[in-house]
Amino acid sequence: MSINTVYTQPFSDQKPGTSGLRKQVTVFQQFHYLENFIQSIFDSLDNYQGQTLVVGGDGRFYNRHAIQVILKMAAANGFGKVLVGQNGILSTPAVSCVIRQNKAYGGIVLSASHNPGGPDGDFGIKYNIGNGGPAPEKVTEAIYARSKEIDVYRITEADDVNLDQLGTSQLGEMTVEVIDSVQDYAQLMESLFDFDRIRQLLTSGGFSLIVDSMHAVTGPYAHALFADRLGAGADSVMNGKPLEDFGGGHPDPNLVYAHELVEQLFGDNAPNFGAASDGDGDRNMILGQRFFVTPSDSLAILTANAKLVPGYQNGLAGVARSMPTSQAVDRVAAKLGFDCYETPTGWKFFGNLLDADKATLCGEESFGTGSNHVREKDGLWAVLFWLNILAVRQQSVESIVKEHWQEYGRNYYSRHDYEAVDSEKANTLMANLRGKLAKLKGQKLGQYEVDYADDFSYTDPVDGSVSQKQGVRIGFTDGSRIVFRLSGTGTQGATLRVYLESYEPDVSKQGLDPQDALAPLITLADEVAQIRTLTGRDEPTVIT
Ligand code: VG1
Ligand code: CO
Repeated sequence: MSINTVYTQPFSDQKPGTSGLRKQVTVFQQFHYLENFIQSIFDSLDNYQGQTLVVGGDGRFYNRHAIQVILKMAAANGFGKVLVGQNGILSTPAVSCVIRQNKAYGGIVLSASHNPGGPDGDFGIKYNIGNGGPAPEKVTEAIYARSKEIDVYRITEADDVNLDQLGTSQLGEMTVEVIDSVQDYAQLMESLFDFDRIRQLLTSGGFSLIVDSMHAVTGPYAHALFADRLGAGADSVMNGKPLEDFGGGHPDPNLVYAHELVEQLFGDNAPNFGAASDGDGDRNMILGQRFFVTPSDSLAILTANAKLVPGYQNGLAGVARSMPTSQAVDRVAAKLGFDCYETPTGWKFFGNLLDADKATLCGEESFGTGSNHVREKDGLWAVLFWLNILAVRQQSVESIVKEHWQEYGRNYYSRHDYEAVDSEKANTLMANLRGKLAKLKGQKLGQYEVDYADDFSYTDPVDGSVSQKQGVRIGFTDGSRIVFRLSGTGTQGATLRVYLESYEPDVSKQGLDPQDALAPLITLADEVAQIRTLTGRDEPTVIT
């Protein structure tokens, strides 16, 4: 088999965002675009000769093609072995699990997560390091720097590898092993949760659940876990077949995009429990009967109840949340007596805290929750965690959440997204806000007094690395907050995210719709940032 050295020209736009490089499929289809980025990854790594790489994706359009290219390039660049999911399928948490269990050098995840797929949709590539987690910023910056200079890549000339059959084959000197996509991951889940107890709940006849895989990667995982191992029956999984275009849907598990599931949970004869996951399986939405659990609350509740779950029965070392995530979990950590870390948005910032055992559970307001069992957020893990709690407490989702609010107070929370805004206007909005920060402190705005106003900067407590400009925060003396930041995962224009939070300790005032409870802050956010004037939008595209 011969190895070809191909001369190429750099692209200027291969900068990884919050979670890898995400672009429209048509961008990846440009001649040499994919190859340049893969070679830029390899060129940024040391001493991987003869080592193992894990490769898999969420099954979206372009997944199979990209995997064949990566296999041939990995062989040409001297990797010893690649573990690839059958049919090219591995959820993001499963990649993390497989890297860790096999002590692989690293892995490549092919996904644009919750972004739509198909020939007109999005595609993405993310590099994960040996701990199983997303590469930290110093690695992604090195990859980007390399991509701006690259002039050559290496690729093996060979036939495509059969990804449908389990087993090993050779690609030149390199071994390719097609592995079962689900097995390692399902075993890890069995080691963390009380499957017997959950099975009792699900087969008791008094409890029904529906898990929506949104035609994305979690279908086979959900079948293996809920239908096969936990006895919930095949109809407990909806949209369980992964499709290259996710059935034309938008695989983002929130009240807007997972509406099929939401209609069932809020309809007549609603099941007791509902959950959905995103394109690559790292996000989750949790629903009770006619009840929605805010992701920030979910993190707080998992933290407060962790000792009920076998994998966490000895307690937690600490917790971590991204900065825009509500402060509900902070209250639990304070009461239970462990640290709560606040990191920038994106799972890569949790890696060091998990490795150093400073945090055991982590979460983001964007429907992401996870723990030290892998180094990615993990949608089905969160579903199992909830089911384990429900099986032990024998209460409804709603009553567990309401009891939590009674004990800790309620953090009303909402995120308003303005998608596909003109990039220049969005940048102006953020620049104007930054310009106002110094003057805001101590000011009275409506009923609120500004306690602090800054642009979030994070110093990693483990390696001391500093990440600046991670979002504008305005905090008020009563604990309310407004946070503004621009998305780092979108592929068209800019997405402005406005995060709103207020705290309500009084039980008699905890039953409001968050949009009503947060109305004064919503008005204030518009006044301070001039959202409507500058974006030309009357209302957000998506409210979660
Ligand atoms: C969004 C979320 C962030 C999440 C990231 C990746 O990033 O806000 O919390 O970690 O997506 O999630 P941004 O920069 O668009 O706000 V996923 O499920 O795409 O891997
Ligand atoms: Co995702």
